Amino acid sequence: MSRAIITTGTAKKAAKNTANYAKDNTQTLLILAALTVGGYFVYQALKGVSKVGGIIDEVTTPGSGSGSGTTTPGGNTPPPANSGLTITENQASVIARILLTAMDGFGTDTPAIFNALRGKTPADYHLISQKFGTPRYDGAGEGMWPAPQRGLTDWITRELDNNEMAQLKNIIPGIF
Ligand SMILES: [Ca+2]
Repeated sequence: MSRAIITTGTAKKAAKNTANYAKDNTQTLLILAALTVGGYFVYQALKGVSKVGGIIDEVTTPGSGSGSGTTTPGGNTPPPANSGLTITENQASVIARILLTAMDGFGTDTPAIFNALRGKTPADYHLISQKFGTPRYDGAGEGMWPAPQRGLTDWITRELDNNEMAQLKNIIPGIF
């Protein structure tokens, strides 16, 4: 029998060796343990940082994020079936931003307004208006104090002429 087999004696020896290793290398094991614990705290710290980063992202880009953020609760949650909404809160925020861009400054990007509002329900429009807020309007676009704060409908009716308003009434009925 030249074949090496694990006998009780071999196992005992192995166990003893392991014990000796642990005894001789207590310091090494403690360092390893410390590194593991330290690693855990580093991990926690990094997690904290990335969490803060995520919140900053949500604050600086309204309507973005996972939907569990503090600034836009349920931002990506599909709207309830009976709400009349066809868009999420985040989509409403994006559309509000598109509309402001289309109207800001000299002149108006009328096709962009039509495209942004085409197929939207009155409930959608209400939500978009909420997201739009009341930026100050100086007669051409976004202004500074003392330009009056105006809501979305005010902005649109001031930016579009009568002919364009008539077209918009067909594109999104029941609002203007
Ligand atoms: Ca304008």
